[in-house]
Amino acid sequence: MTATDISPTTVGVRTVDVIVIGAGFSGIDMVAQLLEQGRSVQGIEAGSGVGGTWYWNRYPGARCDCISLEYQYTRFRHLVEEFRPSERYPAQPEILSYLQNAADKLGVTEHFRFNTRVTSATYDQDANRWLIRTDRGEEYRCKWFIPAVGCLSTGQIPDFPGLANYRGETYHTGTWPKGGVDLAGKRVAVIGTGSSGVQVIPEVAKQAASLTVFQRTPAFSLDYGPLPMDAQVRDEFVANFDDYVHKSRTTPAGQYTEPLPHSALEHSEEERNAVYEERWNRHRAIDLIAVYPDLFTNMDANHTISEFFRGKIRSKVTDPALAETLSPRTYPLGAKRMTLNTGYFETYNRENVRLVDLRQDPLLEFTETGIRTESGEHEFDAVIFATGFDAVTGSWLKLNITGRDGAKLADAWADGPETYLGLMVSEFPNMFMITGPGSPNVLTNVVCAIEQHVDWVAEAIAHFEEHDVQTVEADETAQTEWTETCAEMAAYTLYPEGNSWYTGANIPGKPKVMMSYVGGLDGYRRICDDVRDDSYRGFIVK
Ligand code: NA7
Repeated sequence: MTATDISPTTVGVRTVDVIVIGAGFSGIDMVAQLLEQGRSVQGIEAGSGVGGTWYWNRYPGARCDCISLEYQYTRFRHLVEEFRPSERYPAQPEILSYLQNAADKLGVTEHFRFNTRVTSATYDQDANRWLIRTDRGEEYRCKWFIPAVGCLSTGQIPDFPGLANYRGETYHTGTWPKGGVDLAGKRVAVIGTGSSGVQVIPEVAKQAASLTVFQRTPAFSLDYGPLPMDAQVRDEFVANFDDYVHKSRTTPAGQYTEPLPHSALEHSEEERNAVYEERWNRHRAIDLIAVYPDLFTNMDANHTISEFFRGKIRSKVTDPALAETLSPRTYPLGAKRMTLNTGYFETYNRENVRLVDLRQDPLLEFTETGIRTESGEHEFDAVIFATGFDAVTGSWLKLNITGRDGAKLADAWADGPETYLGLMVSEFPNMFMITGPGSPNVLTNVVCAIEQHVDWVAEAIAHFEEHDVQTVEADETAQTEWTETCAEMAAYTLYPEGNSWYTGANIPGKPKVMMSYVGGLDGYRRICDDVRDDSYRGFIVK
């Protein structure tokens, strides 16, 4: 018998207590906690190893926008003691090796089936079990089904006319080849200037013969600043770790900061700019963008910080017209995720770098040799798509999930995702999502959001098992109320003003809905704890 002969009938169906999909920060933590409870767990992961987002995003320059010391698990103290990041903001290889080490030390790695993609997940209501099928022809059954698939895992390449005709190399930042790419001496295009574009562009410019950047919307961007990690800072952080954990858990973004207690508009322009300058030099995004409490809710207040950022661009780009083209003016700072960079704007001062403003010179089609815009043809050896993700919902929908009475998740979310607390969906019993839509997910230090969800779900499963509960499901009314609450709160912010992946506006045809709970992780944590303490209010528990 060969490997290709293996089918569900020959290998049988493997039955476990819990299936966890995804071996990123959330999947590793979830599996570790369930193993601690003594449950049988099967992890399934499409990549050849752990890492999730940090497994796939291997493009040159890939770096996290959270401080490395704050981008780690807090529950596993032995990992905290040994974690010695070399840089203040961690680059992809260091995060990946942190996660590999964590998964090994926590005994999680061996519980994952790698190189395996889930093709469907179907709830069998007679047996009260989930049936999970994979692209290897395997089947698994479980009582508890936990997709921990992450909010930024499904890359998107827009449907550009003629793309199939292009004969050069193509890459997407979110699925960068494991062995790297040799761009030396090549004519390279990068499409997209979001977080990934802003990071990859300076690195490509150093290697390529020429680089042409196709920009549709300019980015607000903060400098990473000096990168080396100060050993004393690290030691003090570890010595005061409990204090850090307390502060991170009682703050809206999972990152402690000290906002001023009044509107930006109560300061004079001079006072404000002095405040912004001091915060800019801290090189920590939350310290700057949360410095006044109304920057994300009041357009006039936001205008002041947006203008401060535009001034920084003018100070870095020598050609004033180019600086203006690189300056965001169509959305308030923060309505699209703010980016962090090392030398991004200065890269446009290089002789081998050119910017095409797609709003002035639209992209018409791909040709065999490159890209044709309204002004003419551009030839390339390689095109890099830094065009982002089908964010927040994309990875859940890809799993082809069918719940009670044949309900399809794709239908349930056709007009935008509806969940109860971002944890469960009505008609999909015993399926817990980690950082699902309707939770604070990407608006926080995501590791904090992940830990809050994983802790809550692990505790809930332990409780339900102890009380011989067979099914748990979101109550439809509770779900509707939560979804409405999320939408009402988002309407008070400036998030709807940006055509961003936060709202699905980056994907043609996707419903435009703010997919994260904007009320802050601290308040959200209190709501989840209160729901638990009130006998899991809003869940139907049988
Ligand atoms: P983003 O932030 O969604 O950025 C994607 C970029 O690609 C952005 O500049 C888009 O312009 C551009 N884009 C997308 N579609 C097109 C088309 N059709 N034509 C031209 N340009 C296009 O994704 P990233 O990977 O950079 O970052 C995602 C998150 O990952 C990031 O926020 C961090 O949290 C980590 P647009 O702005 O839509 O006009």
